[in-house]
Amino acid sequence: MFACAAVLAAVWLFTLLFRTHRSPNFPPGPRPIPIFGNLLELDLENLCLFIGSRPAVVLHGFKAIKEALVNKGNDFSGRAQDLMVNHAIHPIAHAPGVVLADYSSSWRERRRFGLMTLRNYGLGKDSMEQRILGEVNTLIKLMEQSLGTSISPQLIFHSAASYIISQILFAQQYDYEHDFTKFFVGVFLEVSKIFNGRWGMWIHLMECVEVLISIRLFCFFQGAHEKHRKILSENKTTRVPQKPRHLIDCYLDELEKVGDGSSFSEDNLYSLLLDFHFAGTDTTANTLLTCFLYLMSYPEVQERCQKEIDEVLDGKDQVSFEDRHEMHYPQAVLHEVQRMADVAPLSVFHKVTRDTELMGFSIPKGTIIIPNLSSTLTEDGYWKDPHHFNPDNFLNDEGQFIKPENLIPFSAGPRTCLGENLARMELFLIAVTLLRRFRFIWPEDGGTPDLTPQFGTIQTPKPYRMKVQLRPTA
Ligand code: HEM
Ligand SMILES: *[C@@H]1O[C@H](CO)[C@@H](O)[C@H](O)[C@H]1NC(C)=O
Ligand SMILES: CC(=O)N[C@H]1CO[C@H](CO)[C@@H](O)[C@@H]1O
Repeated sequence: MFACAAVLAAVWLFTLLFRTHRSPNFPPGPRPIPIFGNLLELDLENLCLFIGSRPAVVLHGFKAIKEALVNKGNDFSGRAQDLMVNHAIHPIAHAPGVVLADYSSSWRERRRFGLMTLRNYGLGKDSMEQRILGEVNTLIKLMEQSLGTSISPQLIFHSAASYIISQILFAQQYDYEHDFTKFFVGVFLEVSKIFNGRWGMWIHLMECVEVLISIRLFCFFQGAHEKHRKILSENKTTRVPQKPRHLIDCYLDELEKVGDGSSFSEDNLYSLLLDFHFAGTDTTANTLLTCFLYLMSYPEVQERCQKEIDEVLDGKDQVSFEDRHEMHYPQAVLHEVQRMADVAPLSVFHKVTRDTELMGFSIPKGTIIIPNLSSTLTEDGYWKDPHHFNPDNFLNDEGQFIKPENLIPFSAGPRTCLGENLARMELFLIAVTLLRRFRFIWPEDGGTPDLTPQFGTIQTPKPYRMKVQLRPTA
């Protein structure tokens, strides 16, 4: 038994040694080390490298990313199907959802369904906007309970983001204290931990330890999947034409309408739930965490935001998403925060769908594409002040908000984040409402703020504490 395993392992290592061949016209890059590929050199600004034995190309800079993902979107919008995360998810979610599905007509159908469901979600007092504002009230209550003491914001923002997306997915009515929210936030934080940190990045890319990590990931996803399944089985029979229609109900409608041969299946629904729940929680929460970290570290920026928010909202009860057009400075700050947060530094990996070319190099079908979104954030020639936190990067000489096309935290092209509008709405409504009511202060015993994010698939600021005071005008 043991001898057999040893022989198999030896054969496997031996084949890996000879699998890192570079195609003739492949872009230049360093020589890969067997098994590791170029993982030990991820700091280099390479054009080409190997993930274990799989050829990969890093897209560096806005021009290369736009050329590939937008102008040649058809060739560059695939997804690799054999990375660690696929191994972890496949046994649970048998059918692909959106995030990990390869470029195909069934991916397109589900993506379109997702976009439509988000777009059509509720109206008037049931609108997405009102849901988010309702959620900010919960945040306000939590913060009012801890005025003057220092609190850890991490769980609060993760719970808020998880709760908002859960409402859209299955009309979840539970509060933060409920095990349901706690469970999901716990799972998402654990999964992120696996992918985060420099070591986590290597693990993510290394074939030899992938299997072990997959099993751990599998356990977490399995739990989340079970919970989603329970919601569906309880609600399938009691389905009522309530408004707003959440994603599960819209999907079940779709299942009834379409016949066989459609790409909609119950398995797809579970994958879709997992995709949206996960993609919509950690990203938004970490952007909010970065936002408040910077607002506390730059009190003068916080005050200027509050002044402009007070002026624009004047006697109004609550902010609306439309108000953003008049709030030039807060908008500039939120965009600068996204630049600093660099939440998805390497996006989600893409794959080339057919033999193609990019900037004079030929790229064979199947090559993994790593869009280095970080590389656009400090690129020379695009920013007034690339290396500092400075909202002027998003203001013209008249102090009006401008959005340079090269800020792409949501990526670009056919695969661009489909929750962008929801995420922007959450960031704006939550930040503005909280800033209007509270002052956020770095606690005296909190050490010096450390603004460097923890490197990972989804980056997160180092844990910090914050002190909340009521504003005198509020
Ligand atoms: C600040 C918050 C967010 C950031 C920075 C972000 C960023 C990204 C990025 C970089 C991608 C990969 C795009 C690519 O492959 O090129 C992506 C994909 C995706 N995001 Fe987001 N995202 C955020 C919030 C959300 C939210 C709230 C949702 C919830 C609906 C969501 C749902 C998705 C989905 C479903 C995909 C996969 C799209 C596809 O593969 O076709 N995201 N996001
Ligand atoms: C991505 O770009 C950043 C900034 O230029 C660089 O520091 C980082 O090493 C690059 N990452 C990869 C994987 O090439
Ligand atoms: C398990 C579960 O979440 N069931 C939900 C079914 O739908 C109703 C109303 O839409 C919710 O109140 C239940 O919590």
